[in-house]
Amino acid sequence: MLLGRILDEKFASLYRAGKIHGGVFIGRGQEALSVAVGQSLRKGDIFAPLIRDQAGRLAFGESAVDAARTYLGSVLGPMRGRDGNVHRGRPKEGYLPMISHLGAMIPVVNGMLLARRFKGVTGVVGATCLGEGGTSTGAFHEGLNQAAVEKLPLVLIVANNQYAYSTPSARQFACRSLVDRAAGYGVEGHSLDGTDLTACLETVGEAVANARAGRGPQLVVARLLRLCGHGEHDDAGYVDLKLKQSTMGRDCLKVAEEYLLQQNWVERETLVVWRNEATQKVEEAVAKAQREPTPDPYKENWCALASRHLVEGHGADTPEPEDT
Ligand SMILES: Cc1ncc(C[n+]2csc(CCOP(=O)(O)OP(=O)(O)O)c2C)c(N)n1
Repeated sequence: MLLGRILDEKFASLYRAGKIHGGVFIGRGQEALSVAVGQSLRKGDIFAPLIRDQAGRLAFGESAVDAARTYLGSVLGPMRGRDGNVHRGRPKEGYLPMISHLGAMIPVVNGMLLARRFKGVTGVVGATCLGEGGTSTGAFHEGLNQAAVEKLPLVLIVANNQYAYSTPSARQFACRSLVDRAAGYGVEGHSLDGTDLTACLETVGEAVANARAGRGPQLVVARLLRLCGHGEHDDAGYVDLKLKQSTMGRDCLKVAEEYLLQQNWVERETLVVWRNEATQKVEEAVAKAQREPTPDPYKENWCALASRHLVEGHGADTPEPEDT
């Protein structure tokens, strides 16, 4: 959680310094939920993160340097310096590169889960994250319905951060709570306080365990507030002050740190040490990525239409695919 926050903050400062091309999207305020997803999954599972999931990506096994390489366009990055920011992953390891079309990863995860079923692979879970704005798309409804009918081990995590970009929830959906939609599809629903790490670990952990045990798709809806803009280009000036001052506006990282202190599990000085260690790790990762070359268009095998290398292997340090 801490590493995700500091890595995000570093990307935001590089963006403001003009060192990053394209957008920067961070997860401030959503790290507890995100990390709980990455933490609850295990090797062999599928994870399709969203733009605010740096913490979950790290918890699922992404290295800080892979994230830095993508943002900084290093040819050694998982997307070989050809795709930026959050559109990165390692599909062979079950870690999917997201696309920006809201809800689009749900049918992709369903497809991967079906493929595993056809191959006789059992005990696998596929998780994907969504904002409440994404729950209005056809892909969400079709994907959840398909997963319900097929009883797929899909865990669909919705971060209801109160705004779909700048559209408030009241203009986004008319049902009392998004979790009520679970009943409409015949799947189990869970709602929770997304600012509370303990609640996130318990509820997401339970949903993942249910899916793994064959109880079909699980819809998890977390209440929280996005403590940043939609992207670093957005100052989030539209966010209601009352919401900011409510419990939903709590910083999940501070809540988690206070909990650790209250339980006497750590000293305040330990928190400072952790922060320093995470900062050093981030600085090293970014410095490494900054020293690395960007792609040379004359040497690149562009794979414009096929992306076999994504499945077979990654980065310029892996052999070129034979066909394009
Ligand atoms: C299918 C689709 N429709 C519209 C958009 C344009 N769009 C990009 S972000 C966004 C709002 C997203 O809201 P939410 O999912 O709640 O995420 P938030 O930024 O609030 O965390 C929209 C409508 C898109 N990317 N995909």
